[in-house]
Amino acid sequence: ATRKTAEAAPNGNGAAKPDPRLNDPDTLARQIVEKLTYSIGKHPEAARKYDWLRATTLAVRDRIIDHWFESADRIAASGEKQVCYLSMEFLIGRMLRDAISNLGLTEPIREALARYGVELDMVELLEPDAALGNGGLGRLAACFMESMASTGVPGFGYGIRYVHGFFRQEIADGAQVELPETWLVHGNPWEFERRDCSYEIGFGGKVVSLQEQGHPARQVWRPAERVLAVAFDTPMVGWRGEQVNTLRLWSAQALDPILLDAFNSGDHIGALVESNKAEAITRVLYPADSHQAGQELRLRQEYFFSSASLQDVIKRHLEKNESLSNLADKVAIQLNDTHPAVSVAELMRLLVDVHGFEWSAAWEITRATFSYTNHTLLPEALEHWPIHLFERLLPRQMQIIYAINADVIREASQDKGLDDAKIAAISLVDEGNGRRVRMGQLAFVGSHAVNGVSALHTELMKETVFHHLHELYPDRIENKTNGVTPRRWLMQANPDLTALITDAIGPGFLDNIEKIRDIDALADDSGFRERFAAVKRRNKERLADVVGERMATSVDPSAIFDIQVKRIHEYKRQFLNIIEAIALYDQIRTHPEQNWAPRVKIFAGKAAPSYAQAKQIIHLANDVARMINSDPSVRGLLKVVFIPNYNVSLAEIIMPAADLSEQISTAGLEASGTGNMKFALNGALTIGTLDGANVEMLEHVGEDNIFIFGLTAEQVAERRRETHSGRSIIEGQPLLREALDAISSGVFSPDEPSRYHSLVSNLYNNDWWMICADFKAYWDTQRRLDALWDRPDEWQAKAVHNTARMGWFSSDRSIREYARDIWKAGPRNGR
Ligand code: B1N
Repeated sequence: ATRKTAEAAPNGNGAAKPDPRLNDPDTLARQIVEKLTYSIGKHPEAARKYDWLRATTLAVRDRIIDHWFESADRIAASGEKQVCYLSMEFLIGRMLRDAISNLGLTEPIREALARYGVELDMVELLEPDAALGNGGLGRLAACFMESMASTGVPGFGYGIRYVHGFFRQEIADGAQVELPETWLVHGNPWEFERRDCSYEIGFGGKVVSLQEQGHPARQVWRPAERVLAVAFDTPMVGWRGEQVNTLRLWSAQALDPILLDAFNSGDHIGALVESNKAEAITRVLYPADSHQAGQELRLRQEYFFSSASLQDVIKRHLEKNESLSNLADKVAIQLNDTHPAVSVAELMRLLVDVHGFEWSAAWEITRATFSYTNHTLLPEALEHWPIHLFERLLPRQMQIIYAINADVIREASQDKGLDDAKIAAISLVDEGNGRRVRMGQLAFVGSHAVNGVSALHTELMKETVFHHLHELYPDRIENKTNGVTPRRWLMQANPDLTALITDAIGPGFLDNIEKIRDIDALADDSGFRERFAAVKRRNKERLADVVGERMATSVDPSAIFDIQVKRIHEYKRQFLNIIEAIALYDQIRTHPEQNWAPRVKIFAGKAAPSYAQAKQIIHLANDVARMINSDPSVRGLLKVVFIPNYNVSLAEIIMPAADLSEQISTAGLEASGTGNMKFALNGALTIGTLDGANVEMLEHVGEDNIFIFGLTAEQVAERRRETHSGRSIIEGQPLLREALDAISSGVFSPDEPSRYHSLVSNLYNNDWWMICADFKAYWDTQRRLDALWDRPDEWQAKAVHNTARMGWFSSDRSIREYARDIWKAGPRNGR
């Protein structure tokens, strides 16, 4: 059902639809002061800056609520299909600026606050980041929520309300230190607790078989433990405020907040044990990106939010429908990686055990409802749970998984004639490693569509992890290349560039980002290039200020800002970048007469607390920075900076300030990347491998405008078959060898000379990530970039082409593809 709401149509003149009643600074000022007075209890003269943040947020929130109700009513009336996005992570960051901007209230609110001597920018900076995610996967979920609202897809996000999000990172003596993050300490004005929307979630216990007269036996789960999942709703505002969707996050609570008997008999601690155990489920986000945590609490988290979300989906469905048999016509449920994959078994349980469906009918509904996105092929990230743990925690779901598996295996052997080896490969139970449940296989067979997140990644899925399942179900895997929301990552993060583009081609690109292509021709216009460069310069100054404030180091905005920011992981190869910095350091000192392009190498990112190698890389980056930055012989030519505590808010400052974006993962390993898209959209040139979405970026921006180097995924696989050693390459390349010798011998760690010995010696024996194999190509490509920096007109023209040609990488495009091909839902006509 598609419909068009006349009053919601974009007016296309660049400003949000004026609502004379509401959007003037007078009204807004009055409403903010009203919040200050009656909700916060402060007189404007006595208000502190946090009070202004809260008052502004509450005033904005009121507007959102109006739109929220309208959206809900409209969707309910139309009976449209809803999309439920199940994700363990939503890495949202700050919300105020996004909301104000999407509502078109930025300038009037700025003016309203200015009347009280308050700066909007200052207020926005006070908001804590909602850091309920690790990296790309969680940020993608946040971009998708925003894009669903902006493209008119009725979306419902389901996740976990972690009390502590992703840890705060400090660097002490060069090493990462993890500190708890406390985003909720001052309360969260964006969320609404829904006590009336809560569900019981069971764990453990046993399954009993009930035989009622004249009926087949029915299995009923009798859990030993129960906790309550309570909903907290946050409105997600789309562009121009036309649609507001809901993000529903679950918080765990004990059914009995306190065991009074225990308390009264003097056991004050024991009285709270249940409460603590329940609340532990949603206390903290696991900080392991692309690595399976493997702990019981993690499985509890996964089941907890899956079950709560499904119970909610079912309850909401039955409010408007007679039965669940048409569930798949009314909801599409997207599994964001395998973290919610237990949902497949849980929906079967709810349909069969609770709602009395026949197995085969339930299976049809389940498969028609679910679809699954895979985000990584890294073996260490593929979730598989020990059978004994699964069985103990979720006995009924385990039975169901066995039954699903039996069906799949029957189909594979009887109907399709697969041999035993292939059947072992597709089985939901891995019989090899001490018997484990394979969550990827479960998600795959329980879904009607399975997608990868870039063209290359999707092809590799078919060849590797899902090779045999793909053979069995050849139409199931498809590609949906990731995207990023241009609202947050261009319009809000880079207002100067947005203004420049609006000035040049009009505001049409605000509503349809692919129109940004109209600036492509302006790459030849020297006046435009100059203004484009001036914007970049101001953004670099802004980043330089942040670096100055946070680290008491100065960086020169006239140097190349060469930036690699992302999670620290071996396959992402920050190490390769550091080695290149050291080789460059060496070469500048040996050949000071050469015309070196001045560079600032900027790093930021967090390592999983238990990932020793990644932590070493952070330490090395900081050690190298200290050494290089204190050497006067390269001053003005090379600087290395590691900015602590990379998060969404810092990314919003970094992305617009980059000249060069480092996307240098070993080919075949980065599923997509999304930072690569944010950088290029903001006019950075990319130096990168043919990996993930870089491959498609090359197709869009053209080979003259991106700097590709290194082995392809195929060549990596081939080389790994031949050798793992890096020795002969190191020995044949003095630049590489000397850089490695310096690291290994303690040049950068005089306080502990052996600190990096094994990091380096390892490369000789096992160049698994192709650091040695790709070094020369990387070095040569960097030198081509040095030369290009000397031709600023050319560099700027390429930068303009990047911005102009990145519109396709909008998450609006991704969402429209999901909606059309997988969900068969929304967007409304004319969007
Ligand atoms: O998902 C992003 C991609 O752009 C990245 O290439 C990919 O690495 C990232 C376990 C993950 N894959 N897997 C994870 C996160 C948390 C966790 O507990 C795995 N993250 C990615 C978006 O598609």
